[in-house]
Amino acid sequence: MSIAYDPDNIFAKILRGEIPAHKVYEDEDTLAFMDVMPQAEGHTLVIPKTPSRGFLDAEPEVLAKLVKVAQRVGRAVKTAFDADGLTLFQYNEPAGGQTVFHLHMHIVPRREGVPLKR
Ligand code: DGP
Repeated sequence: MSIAYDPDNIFAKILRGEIPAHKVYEDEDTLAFMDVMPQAEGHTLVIPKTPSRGFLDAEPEVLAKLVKVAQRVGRAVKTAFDADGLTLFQYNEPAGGQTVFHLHMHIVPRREGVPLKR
């Protein structure tokens, strides 16, 4: 059984403009902003504006748009941070490593030989 979406999660507050974020991309469906606990320089998060808790409860159309924007943002971030590569990841539920319960994709620029910070 799926768990209800909590509209008071931190990313919902960012979407409503209740707390600040360093935004790098926005369109009618999607927002991208810098992660406050970056695992590497340029660590960016991409989120849908629809209230999805995670990957499993999101509508396919929402996931499709999220991936499309993640590619666009990923290309820009890789160029902006002169990265050698990119790591994308997405956690689901506490057991899966999720801490903020609004669907998000991590985009982390990578440099040759440099491990992630955590
Ligand atoms: P996850 O474990 O996938 O749920 O990662 C949540 C990420 O969100 C984590 O990398 C830190 C980031 N984060 C938490 N709170 C805030 C916040 O208030 N602002 C921003 N920009 N990022 C946040």
